[in-house]
Amino acid sequence: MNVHVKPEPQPAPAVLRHDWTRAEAKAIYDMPLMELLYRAQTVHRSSFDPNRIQMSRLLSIKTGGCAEDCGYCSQSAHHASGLKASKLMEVERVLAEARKAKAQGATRYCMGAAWREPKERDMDAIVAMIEGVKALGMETCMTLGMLSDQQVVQLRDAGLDYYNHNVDTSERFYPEIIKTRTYADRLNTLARVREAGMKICSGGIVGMGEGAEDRVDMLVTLANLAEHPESVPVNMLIAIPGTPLEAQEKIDALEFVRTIATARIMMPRSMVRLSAGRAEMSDEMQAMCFFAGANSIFCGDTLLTAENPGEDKDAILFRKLGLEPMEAAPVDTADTVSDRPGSTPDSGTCSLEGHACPKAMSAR
Ligand code: SAM
Ligand code: DTB
Ligand code: SF4
Repeated sequence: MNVHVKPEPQPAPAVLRHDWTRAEAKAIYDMPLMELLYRAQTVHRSSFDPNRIQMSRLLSIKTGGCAEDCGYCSQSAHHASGLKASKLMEVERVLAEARKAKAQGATRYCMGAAWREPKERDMDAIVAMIEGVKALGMETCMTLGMLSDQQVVQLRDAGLDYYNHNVDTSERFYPEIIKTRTYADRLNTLARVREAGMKICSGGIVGMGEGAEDRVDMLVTLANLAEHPESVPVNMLIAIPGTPLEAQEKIDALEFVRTIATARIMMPRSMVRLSAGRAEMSDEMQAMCFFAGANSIFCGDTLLTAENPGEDKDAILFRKLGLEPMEAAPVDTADTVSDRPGSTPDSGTCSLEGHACPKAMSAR
């Protein structure tokens, strides 16, 4: 049985920067691997307990039939993935799922919809879901596509805490993957969400055929936002049959680890989430990602539509690595937290996290 070991006192928290150049970021990405991992782990320890991982869970409240053409996605109506489209879930069903999650120890409930943007006719139900989940005493998080000025206000006023909206890759590579919207559309929604005062979860996908420069440029975009996203999900492409990326060759594991380490160094206080693709990763690859500074995962055996390792496998992995679920903590922003010496970093920052998987916890 693992006993939680309190880490040694660590160096002063890393300074938060928003002026990264591509060359600086690429030089970090290209460091000799041992140096890169050492630096990433040092930065990680200055803000986080390296043995604690945040557990997150997803609920797809509206699956498939999406108007966008994202080349990786099973839910796009442009591709023949064979996925059956469903309507927006009934509010009561969502709340019933939320109650179950709460009974299992969840503190945050996260809802995702396969939309280009929500329609006005859906907003009442969305607001009711947010209010209902809040009334259960849980934090709320959503990912619904692009948002108008009015919609961000509606979501904020309903009590939404977090919004997930990924930039996905570099601005240069973006049109190779998505043609129905622009990179600027994505950044505009992020700016609206931030301006309304909600917290941001934004990251991307690695392994879509992009180059190392694209991975680095994506991180530069995220780190040079006026405030770092509180959560940075790094997904490994799940090559889904019927999508344009179905035959995409798998990314080299060490390139993926380098992406995580570079994200950790550039955004020292953000939660870096090892997101999609864990079902295809070895224990060793995941261990390297955690060492490189990833400190959050999705738990449960499904993501939105694709497979995830599931709680039993994760409980075994956590036991092997001596990891423990992160406890819920008062939330703060990745940037403001650094202004307060001795304050703990945000342990629950993204739109799509928040569930301490009971099996993973009880296995210790
Ligand atoms: N429709 C909303 C949107 O696009 O923002 C929310 C749902 S969308 C499925 C959320 C994110 O999941 C995408 O931005 C992408 O980063 C990730 N994702 C989707 N399909 C994936 C896949 N096959 N492999 C890895 N990540 C994927
Ligand atoms: C994110 O960056 N990854 C999650 C969440 N945000 C919405 C989604 C992963 C989806 C993986 C493919 C699927 O389940 O269809
Ligand atoms: Fe639609 Fe989101 Fe999938 Fe793109 S990633 S097709 S926007 S559900």
